[in-house]
Amino acid sequence: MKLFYSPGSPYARMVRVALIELGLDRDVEKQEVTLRDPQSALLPYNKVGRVPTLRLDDGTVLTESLLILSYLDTLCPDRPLLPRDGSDGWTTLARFGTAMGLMDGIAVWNRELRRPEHERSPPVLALELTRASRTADALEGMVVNGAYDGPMNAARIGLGSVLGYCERRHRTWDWRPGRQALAAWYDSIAQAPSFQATLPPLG
Ligand SMILES: N[C@@H](CCC(=O)N[C@@H](CS)C(=O)NCC(=O)O)C(=O)O
Repeated sequence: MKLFYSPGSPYARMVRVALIELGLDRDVEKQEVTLRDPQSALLPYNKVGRVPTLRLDDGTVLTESLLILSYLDTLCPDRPLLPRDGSDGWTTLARFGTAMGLMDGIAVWNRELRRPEHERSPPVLALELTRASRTADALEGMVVNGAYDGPMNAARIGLGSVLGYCERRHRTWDWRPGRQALAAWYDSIAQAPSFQATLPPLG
């Protein structure tokens, strides 16, 4: 297998963390690629041009982080990342969805922030701040109730990846004040070797 990734991508980071957690990391070749670049080495494999992209040994190319995590899950039935049989009452999927919703909103927000200031849309910036704050408040309550505790799974990996992105790549949003439980939860998961090994560059 071969994983195409960029070091700053929180979506690709989820797959990189999962590979380490599942003990598959050494079996997967990695290629760092450029994004939004017509010369990118990714484009022959994925015309959409997004990471993560996973090329399987039979030539199948998987895109979309959730689909890649779902595939990896089939390789390690003893260490479920994404229970899909109702064995956990679907809570892992629900919690993963909340983390992904936060991530998708932050991605839109960050894209807007990277435009020249006079081209930024104030309503988009305001909407994404409101969405992120509301979701982070909900996550604070969920973390207090232990929703993101337990063995490493997709929900924990997703939330750790999006908060890591906020820490290192989207530093305009001060998400910690008033959310002590979420901050403590992040500080703890950030110490896991899989997260340490995949730390995004500051930017
Ligand atoms: N829904 C996709 C999102 C992936 C995504 O947006 N990746 C970004 C990097 S964080 C990307 O490749 N962007 C390149 C582009 O927008 O052209 C997933 O879950 O994998």
